[in-house]
Amino acid sequence: MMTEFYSRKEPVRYEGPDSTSDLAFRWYNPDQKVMGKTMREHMRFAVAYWHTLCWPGTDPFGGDTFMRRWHHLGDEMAAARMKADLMFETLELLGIDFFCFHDLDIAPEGKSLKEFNANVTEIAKVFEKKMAAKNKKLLWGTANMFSNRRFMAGAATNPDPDVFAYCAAQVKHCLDVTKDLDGANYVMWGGREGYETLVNTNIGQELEQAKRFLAMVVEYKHRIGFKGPILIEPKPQEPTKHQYDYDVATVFATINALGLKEDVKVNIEQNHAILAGHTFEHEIALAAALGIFGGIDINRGDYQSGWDTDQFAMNVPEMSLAFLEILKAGGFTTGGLNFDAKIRRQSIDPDDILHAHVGSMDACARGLLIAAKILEEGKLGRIVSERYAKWSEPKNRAMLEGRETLESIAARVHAEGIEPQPKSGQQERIENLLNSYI
Ligand code: XLS
Ligand code: NI
Ligand code: NI
Repeated sequence: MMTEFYSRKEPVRYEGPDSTSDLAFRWYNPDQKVMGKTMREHMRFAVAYWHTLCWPGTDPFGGDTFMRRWHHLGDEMAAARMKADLMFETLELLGIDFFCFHDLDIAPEGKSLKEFNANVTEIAKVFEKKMAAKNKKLLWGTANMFSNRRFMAGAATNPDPDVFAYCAAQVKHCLDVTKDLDGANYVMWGGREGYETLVNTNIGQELEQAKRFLAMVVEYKHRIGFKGPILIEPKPQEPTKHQYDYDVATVFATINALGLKEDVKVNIEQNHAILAGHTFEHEIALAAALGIFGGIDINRGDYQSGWDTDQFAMNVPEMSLAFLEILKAGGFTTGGLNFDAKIRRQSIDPDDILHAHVGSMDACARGLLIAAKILEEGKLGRIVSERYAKWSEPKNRAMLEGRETLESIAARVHAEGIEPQPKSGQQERIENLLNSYI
C-alpha cells in the first residue's frame, strides 16, 4: 500500500532514449548487460536517508520550505516510522536496491545514549521486516557525530576524552545495527574531525586520537564478524575549517600507517573532491591505484560557490570520465553509488525527489555506457599503453625492480649516450577522441 506522499504510484520504468514521458528511465535499464554485468549490478544505487527524508529545505538564511508532515507531528517516534515507510516506498518507485543512513536520521536522540540506542534498534527492527518483504538492502550505516553540540570541538578528535568515549559507544551500537541489517559497508565521515583555529589546537594529539579510534573500530568489526569494509569519506573542510581526512591521499597516509589497507577503503564524494581542488575522477583513479577504492557518494558540487551544495549529478561528460575510472578499477565490490544529493530548496513537490533520482540515474547510466564503449574499443587504452611501452623493455624494468642503482644507471646513461627525445602528450587529440563518444 502506497502512502499519499508521492503522486506517482507505479515504479518508474525504462522506456528508452526516445521516450516522451515526463518520468521514465531513458538510459538506466537495470537488466541490460554492459561489459558482462547488468546495469543494476554495476551501479548498486542507494537512496540517502538524510537528504531525502530528514532535510527540511533549510539554508543559513531561512527555514523549512518542504513542510513535510513528519517534521510537524510532535511525536518523534511516529515521525521515524513514517520516514521508514517512505524510504521503502521511494526505493520501490525508483527501482533502487539499497539505502544508507546515519543513526540520527532514522531515530530520535531521546534524553540519553541509552534511549538513543533503543530508538535506533527499534527502527532497525522495522527496517528488517521491510527489507525482507521488499528485497531491499543496506549499502552502509554511519554514526552522526557532528550535529549535536557535544561534538562541536570534534568527535574522536575532541580535546575532551569523555567525548572520545561517548563516540566509541555510539559507533559500537551503530556498527552492531549495521551488521544486524547485513550492511555491505560501514562509513566514517569526520565532519568535526578537524579544527577551527590552530591557536587552541594540538594537531599531533588529535591525529593520535583519530588513529586509535579507527584501529578500535576495525578491531571491533572483526570481533563481531562484520564482513564489509570500513569506508572513510574524505572531505577537506566544511563544517570545520580544516578536516583531517582532507582527500584520498591524506586518508591513505592514515590507513597505510596503521597497516589497514585490507579493512579500510574510501568512499569518494564528487563534491568533496572538487572542494579539495581535485577532479572527481582524480580521486577515484588515485584510490584505485593505492588499492583503497571502496564506494562513491554521487552528487555534484557547484563550481562557483565553493561549498558542499550536494546537487544531483546530471553532467554526462563528467560522469563518463568518472565511470571510465570506476570500470578501470574493476567496478564496485561492496561499495556502490549512494545519492548523497538533495533537491533544491525550491523543489518542494514530493515528486521532485523522484525526478532528481531518475535524472541522475540516467546520467550515470549514460556515463557507464560511454565509458564501456571507450574501454571496449580500446583506442584510448592503446594510446596510454603506448606512452608507457618502453617500461616493458628488460633494461628499463630492471630500474623499477630494484636491480639497478643510481651509479649503474648513470654508467649506462653515459655509455649509451642517452638523450631523451620529448614526445607529444596529444591532449587535444585525445580530448577529440573522447568527445567522439559523447
Ligand atoms: C557530508 C557528508 C556526509 C557523509 C555521511 O558532507 O557527505 O553526508 O556522506 O556522513
Ligand atoms: Ni557524503
Ligand atoms: Ni558531502
